[in-house]
Amino acid sequence: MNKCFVCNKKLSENILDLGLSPIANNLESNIIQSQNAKKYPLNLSICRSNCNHVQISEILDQKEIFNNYFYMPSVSKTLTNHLKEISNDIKKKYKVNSNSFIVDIGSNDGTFLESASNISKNILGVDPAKNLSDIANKKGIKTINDFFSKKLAKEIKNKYGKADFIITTNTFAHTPKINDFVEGLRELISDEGIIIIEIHYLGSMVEDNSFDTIYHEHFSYWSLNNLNNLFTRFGFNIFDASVLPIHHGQLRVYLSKSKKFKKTKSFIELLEKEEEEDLIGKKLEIFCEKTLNIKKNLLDLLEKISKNNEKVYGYGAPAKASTLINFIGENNLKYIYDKSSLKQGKYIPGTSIKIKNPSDIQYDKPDYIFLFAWNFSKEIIGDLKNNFSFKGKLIIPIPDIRIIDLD
Ligand code: JHZ
Ligand code: ZN
Repeated sequence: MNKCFVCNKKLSENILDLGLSPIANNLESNIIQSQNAKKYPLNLSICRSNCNHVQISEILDQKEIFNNYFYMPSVSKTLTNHLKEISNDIKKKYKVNSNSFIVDIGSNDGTFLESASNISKNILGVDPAKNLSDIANKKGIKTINDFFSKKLAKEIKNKYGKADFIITTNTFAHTPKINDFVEGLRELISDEGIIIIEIHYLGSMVEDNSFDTIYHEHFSYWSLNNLNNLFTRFGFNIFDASVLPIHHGQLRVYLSKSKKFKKTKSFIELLEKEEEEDLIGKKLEIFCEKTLNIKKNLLDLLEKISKNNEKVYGYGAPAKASTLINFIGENNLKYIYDKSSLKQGKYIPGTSIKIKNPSDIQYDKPDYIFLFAWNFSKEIIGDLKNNFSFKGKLIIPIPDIRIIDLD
């Protein structure tokens, strides 16, 4: 029986079984290798007996997942702007000067730090993906190619001093070594320093039925109450929280060792809302039931399209597409379009679905496009109409199945 990443107690029964899934972002260039990709059980579980932590029950080796990573936020304008806004937010709210030490954990290709370089010259990235840290270092963004840990935090502190700001977007849920990560944050942050954490939010996942955001690299699924309990236990003052409309609902929290920051109204209100709604209880249970209904409805829809001899191709090869396709099956999907040059020419893990450049849409002329990157629907619908001359129908699977005629 698997253990809770936070308190090490035995996990309760799985609450959602998504079948077998390969590592969502491990895209292969060879179709046979892709079809034969190793698949692992994908189950959501909860630590009912003790701390209520929500996590996947199968732990894969982090190195296998992250050493070579194909996800780059810079592909999306929405996301690049969002990361830029974080630098503006820091500048607006706190005292920053050109020497303030800003560390980004999970810095990817350096997109956030590029914007942070406008507010300070003293910046450092940490990322386990060799391919991405190479890109960042080539751009002149100093990046350590490693997993963040207490040990690495000590090394950074000894070499560069304590950090004034630590930013970590979509990384904290990506580690099973939660306690070591938090100890690393304690080690590295200065006494009055600010840590900003952004993670995909359990409340939004449950609200939006976005079961496709469950995959092996998302080890944990955080509610604010669970984060609050964790950081308070480590002596942090977690004082602000907001849910942002980026990705699939992103929770941003602010914390510090210093008690001088007062807990904000939005922080207290969100804690209370989760309790009132019974997020970790009834709401989570309903989400699990709904997921099985969505699967059935999507299968019915794809079968109808296939019976009418209509073509349906996908748009967006996010990690979410791997979960969704491996959960419902390949059906009649042959291609998926994606703007990322790192993904084009490769296959969705575990399948024979090839990823293509979206510029092919005008020649392929599919009748339907199944939108896997539904979180960017606004940006993508604009592109489909204006740049790729798509005149068919768009299927948006989440939060509820919607079909939009773009003609
Ligand atoms: P996107 C990633 O999830 C992985 P994913 C990670 N584990 C995480 O936590 C979340 O982000 C937050 C493409 N695209 O961002 C680019 C176009 O082709 O939803 C991407 O391949 N055209 C770190 O993988 C994909 O869609 C476009 O116009 O689910 C979107 O992936 C746009 C906007 C995107 O992340
Ligand atoms: Zn626990």
